Amino acid sequence: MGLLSSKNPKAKQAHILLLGLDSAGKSTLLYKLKLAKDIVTIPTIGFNVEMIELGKGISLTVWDVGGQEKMRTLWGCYCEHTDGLVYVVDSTDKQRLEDSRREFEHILKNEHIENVPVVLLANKQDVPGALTAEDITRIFKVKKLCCNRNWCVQPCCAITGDGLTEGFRKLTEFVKSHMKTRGDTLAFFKQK
Ligand code: G3D
Ligand code: MG
Repeated sequence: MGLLSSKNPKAKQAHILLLGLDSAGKSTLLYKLKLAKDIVTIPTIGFNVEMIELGKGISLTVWDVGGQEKMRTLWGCYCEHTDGLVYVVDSTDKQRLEDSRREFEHILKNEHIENVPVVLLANKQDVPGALTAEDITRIFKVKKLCCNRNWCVQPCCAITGDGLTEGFRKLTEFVKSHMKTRGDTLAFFKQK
């Protein structure tokens, strides 16, 4: 675990929650993005936190919270002050797909992340037979569950890094717009 400071002190700080069942590939993708290399992950006990800068003027502090059954009950505790959610799905784990979908639906009900943008990462696309991003969109009922927020489903492979930058760039766009809308709303109420 390491918490690095932003290179640009003027950059806005966004708090990103990285969730998904254990073994979905959260830590692999976080370190692929951060260090641009593969690392051997060990199951995350507690959480990892890393700062990532992809777009100008904003840095993402990404909280990678363990996805084991016991840890999932604590996911809600990390939701406060969250500006964006990245939910990672192991597109090859058909046995636990329904568990993952249920946890996804559950976390979206958390009051602290109402309207917060969501990027679903359909990970492990390198494995033959993996479900596609379209399959995940349909099975997770994303259009319906995320109708009140910006969202996208991005196919990716955390090992090669394919799709990760695209997914996080989209997230950055969504988060910037979400923070602006929230700021405008707060300013409006302060004026009143
Ligand atoms: P987690 O942090 O979500 O619990 P990890 O998951 O990042 O620890 O990854 C769990 C396992 O999945 C690791 O394998 C990792 O190498 C593998 N993995 C992660 N992303 C991908 C991917 O895109 N493709 C493939 N094929 N494997 C991936 P091990 O064998 O170490 O358990
Ligand atoms: Mg992990």
